Amino acid sequence: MTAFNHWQPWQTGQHGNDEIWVQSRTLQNRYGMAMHGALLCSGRHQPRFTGDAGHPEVEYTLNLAERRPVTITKLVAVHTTRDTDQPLITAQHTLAAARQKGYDRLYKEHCRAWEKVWELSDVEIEGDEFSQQAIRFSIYHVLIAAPQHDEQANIGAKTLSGPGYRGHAFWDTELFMVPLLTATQPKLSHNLMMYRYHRLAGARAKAVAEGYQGAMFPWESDDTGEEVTPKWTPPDSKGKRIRIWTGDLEQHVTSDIAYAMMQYWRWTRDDEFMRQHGAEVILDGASFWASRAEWKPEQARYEIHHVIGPDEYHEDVNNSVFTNRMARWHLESALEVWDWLASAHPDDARRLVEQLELSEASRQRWQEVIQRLYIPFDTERQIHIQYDGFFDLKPVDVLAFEPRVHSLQSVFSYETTRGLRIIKQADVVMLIALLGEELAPREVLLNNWNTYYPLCDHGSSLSPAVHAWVAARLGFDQLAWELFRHAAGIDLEDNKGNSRDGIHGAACGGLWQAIVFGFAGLRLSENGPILDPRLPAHWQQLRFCVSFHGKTYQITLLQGGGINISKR
Ligand code: IFM
Repeated sequence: MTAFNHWQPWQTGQHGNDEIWVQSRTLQNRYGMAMHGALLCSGRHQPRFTGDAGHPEVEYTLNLAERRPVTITKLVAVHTTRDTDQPLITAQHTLAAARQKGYDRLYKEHCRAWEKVWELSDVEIEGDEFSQQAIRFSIYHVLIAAPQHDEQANIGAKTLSGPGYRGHAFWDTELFMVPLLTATQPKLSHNLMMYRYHRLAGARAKAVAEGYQGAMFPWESDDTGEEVTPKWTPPDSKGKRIRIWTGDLEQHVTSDIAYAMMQYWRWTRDDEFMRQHGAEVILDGASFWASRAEWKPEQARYEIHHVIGPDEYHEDVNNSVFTNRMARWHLESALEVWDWLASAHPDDARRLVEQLELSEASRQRWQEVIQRLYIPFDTERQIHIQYDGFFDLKPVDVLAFEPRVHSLQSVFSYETTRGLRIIKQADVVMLIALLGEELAPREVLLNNWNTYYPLCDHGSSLSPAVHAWVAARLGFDQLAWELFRHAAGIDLEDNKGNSRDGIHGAACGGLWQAIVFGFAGLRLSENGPILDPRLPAHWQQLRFCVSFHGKTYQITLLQGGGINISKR
């Protein structure tokens, strides 16, 4: 992964006799950033400013006496033009306030703040130290990357920990990381929902540019809200580049965002968010899908052509079952939200109808697409079909290549893999995770699993945790454990061989879902949350908290079936 410089040349300087500062601006969006730092030393010392332009340094010389400890404390304040017009002066003031408080008080405040966070978001596992470490590692990485006080930032696929994917946000946020936040830190989830709301202009511009209506969110998003997926890979050692089609064709992200918003609303009952913001995103996304579906007179149905589903090994396919089924789900949810608004908040409903140019005709069109959108299904085998022609691909015995670190795409090459029946990540299996028995009766879900699980090479780090979740729900306990173990080692054991590019944020969020939705079987029914635990055989106890309609509940599950729920 090539590192790239997104900073203008740095300005640096010194202040007083122990402080140094740096400031710069980002090259593209001209955000200013300043850091002001102090190195404090309890012993008698002689400071000397060293370093060069861009790297200010302060060096101390001191005489150490035997058994006379000396404490060195480094304090740094950071501000950007996103919080203040004058980041350097503000950083200087913040540093002065921190110096006044002193390390001990700052440290205590820090610990108290983290205790509060862990009280709500921790998952405790008794009987398995590695799983305990892996889930805390994962929760920690999602929490430190989630914007705390900012509705204008998202979480990059590699969080803030590495240069992979240039900090861009994908569906990784909504379907992998947000669920943990919705259930344990809903305020942070709200910030991320608002990030998408504030980027509706970019999504509308993309829909217009592609010839559609409504809001079509970009596959890769940054703070502009425009499509920022690169068109080409960097050249390989022979100078060959590959065209990246996901920015053109991977369109399910619009429904994924709606899904996260509906889940947020159901768990929190934050009606204010839905009235003022969420409904606009969901309804305008529905307008996109209604214009995206094409009527095919010969088949007498709507179809969606030229897309990429979650299985990115196969590009430009027709009727990806994930895309079509989630588009239908999106239209159904939009009608639900519209009906709710019309009865509970008719003024908001009128405002949105006018603003989004909706009408009775739009409702009818949505209903017609819901009823007649093709959901590929093989009635004889009683399975969903991943996309038109999937079963014409050349079969491969994927399991015969185990054990391996690298994806089968890197074994066979990009071009060859396109013609092979290998799936990059949970696709039909992802639909099972999201919709459960709303997708199909259990027998069909089992048929889907038996068909698609053996074809998946988990070439994406997003895959193992979702498979673990679904395997647990379908009763494949040993397999669920093995897939969970795979997911838990993605960064801790670098089992995809690319942790140097940054932490896999979606895999971290996915691990939480594998535990809470998979092993604990937590889901929202019409009457509220329900549990259906299937703990791995060696876990003696599992404990976690969830927040539902503004109240926090602690859930303890015991091996053997015991369940204890207490209000916190
Ligand atoms: O969003 C994912 C995609 O599903 C698989 N490739 C990596 C992306 C970023 O994590």
